Amino acid sequence: MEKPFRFVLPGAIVAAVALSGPVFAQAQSGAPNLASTTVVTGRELVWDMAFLPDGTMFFTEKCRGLSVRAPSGTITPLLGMKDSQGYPETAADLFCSGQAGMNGVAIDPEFASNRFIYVYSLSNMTAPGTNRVLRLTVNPDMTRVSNRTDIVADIPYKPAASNHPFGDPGAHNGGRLRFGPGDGFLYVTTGDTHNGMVPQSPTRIGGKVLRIDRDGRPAAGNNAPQGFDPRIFTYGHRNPQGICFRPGNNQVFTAENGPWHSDEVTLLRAGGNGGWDPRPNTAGRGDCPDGYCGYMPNQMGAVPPAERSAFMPMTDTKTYPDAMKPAWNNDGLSQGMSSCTFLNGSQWRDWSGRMVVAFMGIGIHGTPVGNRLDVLDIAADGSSANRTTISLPMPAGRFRSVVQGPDGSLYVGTDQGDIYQLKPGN
Ligand SMILES: [Ca+2]
Repeated sequence: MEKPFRFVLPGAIVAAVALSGPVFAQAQSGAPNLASTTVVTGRELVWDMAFLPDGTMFFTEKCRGLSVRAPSGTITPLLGMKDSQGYPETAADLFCSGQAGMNGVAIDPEFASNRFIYVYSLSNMTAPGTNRVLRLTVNPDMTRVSNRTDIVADIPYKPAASNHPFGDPGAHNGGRLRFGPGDGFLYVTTGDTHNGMVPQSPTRIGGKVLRIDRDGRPAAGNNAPQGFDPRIFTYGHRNPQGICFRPGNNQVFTAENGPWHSDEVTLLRAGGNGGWDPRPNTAGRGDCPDGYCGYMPNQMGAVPPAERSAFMPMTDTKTYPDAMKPAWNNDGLSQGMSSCTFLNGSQWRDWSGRMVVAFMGIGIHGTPVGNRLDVLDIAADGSSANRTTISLPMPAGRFRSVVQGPDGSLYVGTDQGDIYQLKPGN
């Protein structure tokens, strides 16, 4: 439930004002006031951001490529995709298709010595194409990248349209990259690609969270079941686009799109099953269009979300009693949950230690569009959460990426091509 809106101190309230500088929003009880500054604008489909300690920000645009923003605000293009203009170099095999393209970006924890950054991108180097995790070396001037090494080359993508809602190529492509602050391993989220066989498959690495080292080798302790690809940390996912770590204990959570019901935030455990299994002729379901039951029982028509969930659950604990249960399921709705990050620091007041989860918004069959940022107070054991919706100091957009920067602010990237800095104040 949302917290009731109450004024804290009249003196602490700053109404929205027309300034060229930050725009403020009123705070809810126990919450910080937020000031918004647009730090990047006029870009195209911003997908992810990653920060160095000095505030340098790498960011991706899904159909253009990788750029870097210096603390001064200067933006330098680094690596373009096929046909991108204005980059010092382009990679002819990198392309975009639907949800797939250049997605996540992460910085090596030892960047100061090895200069490595990583991007997740769709590539046609092999037919019909796969998602790859590229490791790149950044030069001292932050003007070029070199020494591309594809540390993962076999993440499936969806190459052809199918008979499903949003059935275009590139669907359910995952794509977030984050280093675990506790273990130093790279976590990679992958999507089910509208293929019923993928999420529970022991060898196809879609519908998974992978945990690997900087060379793409499996992390020790992944604990996937016997016969599974050893890079698999968790499986049985639909389309996780968010992964984030709780400060203090490094619990790892995914944020995952639901199928017209139940976006999920889930505490992961090594070797765990997320319980998504859209195979035909499984768990009491019959045949389904193009081998994928994910939108049934009536994939093109209106069905109450709870009925959909009973028929095709995001977490099937009947078939998989040990499945990882979500901490939160967006009140049973699907609204395009995209990304998560934890807030940390006393400037965030009551929100310090809580998760921010971003929504792109999808309005279907009476579900409100719901593009917004929520703050989740998640139980210590990950079994439940309470939600507060942020009063935005900027226009609602298709919020694709959220990251807490090294200055303690929350950065928000949008499909509209903006990156906002949300700075908490008192
Ligand atoms: Ca699940």
